Amino acid sequence: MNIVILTGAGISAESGVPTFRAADGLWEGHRVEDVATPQAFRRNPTLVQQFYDQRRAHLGQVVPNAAHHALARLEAAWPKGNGFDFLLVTQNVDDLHDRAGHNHLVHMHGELNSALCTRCGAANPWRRPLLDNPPCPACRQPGGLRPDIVWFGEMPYHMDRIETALAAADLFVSIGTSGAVYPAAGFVAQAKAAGAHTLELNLEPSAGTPLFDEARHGPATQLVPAWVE
Ligand code: BV8
Repeated sequence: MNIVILTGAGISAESGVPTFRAADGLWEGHRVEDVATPQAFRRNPTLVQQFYDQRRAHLGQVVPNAAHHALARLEAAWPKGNGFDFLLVTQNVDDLHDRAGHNHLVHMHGELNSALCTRCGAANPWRRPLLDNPPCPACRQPGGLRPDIVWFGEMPYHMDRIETALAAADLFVSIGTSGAVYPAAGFVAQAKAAGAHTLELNLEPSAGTPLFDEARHGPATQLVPAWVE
């Protein structure tokens, strides 16, 4: 019995982490698509570094919620091996799933708590601001660190592992995502093609809802623990 779970910003909303497309989907007047691109970083590195420095600092004020903890309990209880496997794929760049406790977790869009060196390619655990151009811990060169975030137009991380898991999935559960961003929005179709049962747990119908065998709507902190139990 192989399960693949995909989460999006909606699972962290009740922890106080803003979603992308709530209200008008703007951040200080900027569309995410305008600040989360390599072009934006080249054009205005200060704006982009500030965008991520602020979100990284905010992690210190939020904690995992009942939905994060329920998924951690599910992974701990899920058998591994002999036809059983568990993979949690998150689009989120916050560390709330990590803090809830997981071993089978991948961040396909990168992480706020990591800094990527454009000089040597190293990804470094990182919690401080990047705005003041600190040296890379790996190569010691200054001025090369960027947020270790997958921007629009960049290739998401862990795609081989994700596609392999989707091809073998018996159950695919999507939690708290609008189904607006690819390739994540295409995972339900890939799981379905592999014969998986597909379930959506989301506050309201999403762009992908028609593709799911089953959809339940409500807040993640109610839907996810109820589903896990
Ligand atoms: C790539 C990091 C190619 C940044 C992010 C057409 C087809 C295929 C692709 C494209 C296409 N057109 C354009 C593209 C490319 C593009 C794309 O999909 N654009 C969209 C806008 C159309 N995709 C890419 O560029 C991707 N890369 O395609 O590479 C390639 C191939 C080869 C070689 C090189 C390149 C990269 C996409 C990654 C972008 N980075 N994040 C950052 O975080 O700052 S995406 C960003 O949006 C976040 O990661 C977020 O996870 C993601 C999706 O948003 P959601 O998580 O779903 O959040 P959202 O606010 O939208 O929705 C929240 C949901 O929760 C809602 O449904 C709401 O109802 C629900 N909710 C709210 N509260 C609750 C709740 N649910 C439960 N309980 C609650 N309390």
